[in-house]
Amino acid sequence: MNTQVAIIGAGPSGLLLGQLLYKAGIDNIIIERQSAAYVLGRIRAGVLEQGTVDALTEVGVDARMHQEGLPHDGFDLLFKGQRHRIDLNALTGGKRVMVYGQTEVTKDLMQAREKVGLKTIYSAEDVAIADFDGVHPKVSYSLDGQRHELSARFIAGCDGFHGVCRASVPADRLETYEKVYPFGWLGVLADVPPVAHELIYANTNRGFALCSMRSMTRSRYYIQCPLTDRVDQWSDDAFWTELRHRLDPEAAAQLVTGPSIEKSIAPLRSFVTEPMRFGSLFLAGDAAHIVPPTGAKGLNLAASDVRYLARAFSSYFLDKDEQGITQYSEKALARVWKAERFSWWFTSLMHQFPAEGAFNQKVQEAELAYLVSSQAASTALAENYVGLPL
Ligand code: FAS
Ligand code: PHB
Repeated sequence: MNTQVAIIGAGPSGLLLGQLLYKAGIDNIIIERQSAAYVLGRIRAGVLEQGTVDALTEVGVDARMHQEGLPHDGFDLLFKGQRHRIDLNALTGGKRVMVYGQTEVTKDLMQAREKVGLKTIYSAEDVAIADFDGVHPKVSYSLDGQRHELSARFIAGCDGFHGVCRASVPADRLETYEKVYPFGWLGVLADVPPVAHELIYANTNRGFALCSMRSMTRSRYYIQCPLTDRVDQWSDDAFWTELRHRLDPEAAAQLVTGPSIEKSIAPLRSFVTEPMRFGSLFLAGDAAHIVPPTGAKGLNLAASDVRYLARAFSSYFLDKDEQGITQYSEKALARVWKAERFSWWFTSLMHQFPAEGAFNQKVQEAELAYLVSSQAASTALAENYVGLPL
């Protein structure tokens, strides 16, 4: 079997790349180690930048998002018991974000791919890549006990942080940069109305909290928790009680609780691989970089990587121009590092760092007070949050 681009991974990176390549007339096959149901069962991101909305619109996978998604013009910062609105729309000359869950984005992309008959191999076992230093890279995998091989001109490593692609690159060919945070996020999804019509990011002396949503009847909440916590230690009641402690009186009074339909703890890390290209192998999304979810950048960075990559592959196949593939890594990393900085800064500002003591909390509160009173500082926050230009 052969194709022009072999995509490893059917998460948002792989699926969006597949549709962008299809639109350009470039043949591609996706190989995914999990089942489609398993991929859809992972509850992750919730906020889309305009660039991601544009990419989904570009490939014609935007109908349900525009119908069911929630455009947001701002969010609240909560500190010292007071909420302060960051008016994204006014601060960025009219930009906004779209609240629409990653699960829904993935579902829409999967359906679009199936509708045009593109090949996706789910539940592929022992996926391996080879010969990516040459121009005839290979992907092999097992399916129902049979070993298969796929030849391609390029391999797109869209297989996430724990994937096989980055792991297949010899250690002396790449440089990694990592920062692990001393806490995690305990997340709950519940079919209850959100506590407010926009998101609330809270800095409290009990720890960070985030009030988000998936619709006006389904809410997504997070609280910072110690890395030693296990999800089975947290009953729903314990979660709701702690969340209420971290809200302002108005939000605490309005909080509607209910049974969790998903509850999980995610560790937080910043991670970047350099470069993102190795011969005919190109890394995109979480396969190349991870951000703490505070800045809502993970999914959006994946989308910007694959927009660069799709343009590069299009120039190669359609115009025999190699400039795009040559520049991909440098171009993608320039944007990745800006999002890494923003995500690190926002995480450092909003979370409790027990080892830093009370001084750190006071400095955070001073920076937050400056932020909400300075047009320049809040503009910097807003333009990073809505997404820097591609
Ligand atoms: P993904 O990890 O989504 O997809 C990679 C795919 O490759 C998976 O389907 C995997 O099964 C497959 N794969 C792995 N190894 C393979 C192999 N050897 N062979 C074939 N396939 C293989 N971002 C936000 O913006 N906000 C959030 O709140 C947020 N919360 C998150 C919570 C968690 C627990 C995690 C892990 C991430 C979270 N993220 C969040 C970031 C997340 O949304 C990612 O940025 C996004 O999923 C990136 O998409 P992909 O690059 O496609 O990687
Ligand atoms: C979410 O809704 O899952 C979400 C929203 C904003 C973030 C992180 C997660 O910064």
